[in-house]
Amino acid sequence: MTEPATLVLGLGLTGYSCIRHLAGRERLLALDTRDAPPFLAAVRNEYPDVEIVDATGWRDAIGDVKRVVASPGVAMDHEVVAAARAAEIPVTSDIALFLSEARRPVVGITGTNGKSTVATLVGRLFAAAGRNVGVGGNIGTPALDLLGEDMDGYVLELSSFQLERLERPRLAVGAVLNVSADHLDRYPDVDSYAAAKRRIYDGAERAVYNADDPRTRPDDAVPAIALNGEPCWRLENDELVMRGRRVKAETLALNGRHNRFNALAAVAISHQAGVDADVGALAGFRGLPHRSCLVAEVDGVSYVDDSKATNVGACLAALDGFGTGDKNLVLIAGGDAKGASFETLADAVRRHVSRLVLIGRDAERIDAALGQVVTAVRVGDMREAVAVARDAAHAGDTVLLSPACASFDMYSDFNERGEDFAAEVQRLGQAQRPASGVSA
Ligand code: UMA
Ligand code: ADP
Repeated sequence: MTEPATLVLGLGLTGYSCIRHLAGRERLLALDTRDAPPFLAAVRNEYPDVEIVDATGWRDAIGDVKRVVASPGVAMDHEVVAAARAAEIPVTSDIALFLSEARRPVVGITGTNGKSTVATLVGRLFAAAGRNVGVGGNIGTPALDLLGEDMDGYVLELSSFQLERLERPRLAVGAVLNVSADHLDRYPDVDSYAAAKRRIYDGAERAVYNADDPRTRPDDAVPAIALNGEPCWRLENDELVMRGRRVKAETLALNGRHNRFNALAAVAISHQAGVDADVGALAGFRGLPHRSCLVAEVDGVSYVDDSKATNVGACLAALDGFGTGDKNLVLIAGGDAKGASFETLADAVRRHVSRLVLIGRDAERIDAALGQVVTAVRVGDMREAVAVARDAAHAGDTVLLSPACASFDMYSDFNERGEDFAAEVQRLGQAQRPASGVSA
């Protein structure tokens, strides 16, 4: 009789990490519906015992399957997942496998925006306190790659896709930073998306949430810090109040209210995890690439790469961070809208944006929503976008790439989009300042 197999669904970063983790322990099948799955060749070369099934072959193989490990990019209503569930085959995930094997406390961070920044800041605070901590998950390093004997703890950035398939994560600390409309191509409405995010609190020992955003609130059973909801943990004018102690925001290299909030959240999360490192450990951090980074100044115009703004909420934070209220911004936006609507940008665009330059698949949709409040120009690619933006900008203005959309219609990811923008800005030929992580 053939040994029952685990079916790894998806051969991206996650699926490949699952195969590396499970190979040699059990029989493995793998399936990816894409024409060119990123790690198919690597799996074939390195793990010849893994049986690759195709988009039709899985129907014959499913009788042999004892569990499915579904990658986050695969929706839970995918036909393979649906067939497995109908046959009462357990469907699990890399994060569930990780949590079942992690022997040290795990901190989980989610939210629509700021996850990667806060996970990085928490990692820095842990490191400053002498803890050997692994930072991974949605930020890029698959969770299973973090497992190790000598670790003191783990910090996971968790997406709604990763959380929706966890039963009861039982984290040491769970945090939801904020919730605004995103991924509406995967969820029927914002409430379902928010509910997926709040799964991070299920069984958590402690929590951190954002009192300004009711959708982030855990139920009362979890001991929680309510950021901006209690006197000891809040932003006040130009100060961060943390454990009741005041720190001037200017001690952080990260500027902008959203980044001050991120720093506050990171300190609170670390505190909940029992680590009270000096906030000075964050002072030198200038931000992650493609999040509100100054790329160059050309002819007195600043060019800012905020390619990671893949939803309306992140774009709003950038408009508020860089806008001065006198239409000093030329905004380059567009891409894959993921079902979003753009009307909520109208006020900020009216106040701050003199010209809207639209790229990508959903340019028409954004034009329909915002074309009434600002002159919008649709262009074919990033080169044209930067050229049109340069012509529209005056000395003192900022050209802001903050697309409010995912990049997959034109690029492999937001990094590639940001790099394309930076390359086109450099091509303008008069860059006077090298790239640095200056934030809004
Ligand atoms: N796909 C198929 N067929 C398949 C499998 C995947 O079409 O059989 C598609 C998916 O719909 C998706 C793409 O392939 O569009 C990638 O999916 P994947 O599950 O293979 O992704 P991974 O390469 O494993 O990367 C995932 C996260 N990606 C997603 O959730 C889409 C990465 O987050 C994460 O860094 C990585 O695991 C390691 O944990 C990226 C992301 O875009 C940054 N996340 C979304 C976001 O932040 O908004 C949630
Ligand atoms: P995530 O991992 O959740 O995508 P990042 O830290 O990578 O978060 O930032 C993504 C985008 O959101 C960037 O454009 C950044 O400027 C913006 N951003 C970061 N923190 C916040 C916040 N707390 N609120 C709103 N926008 C934010």
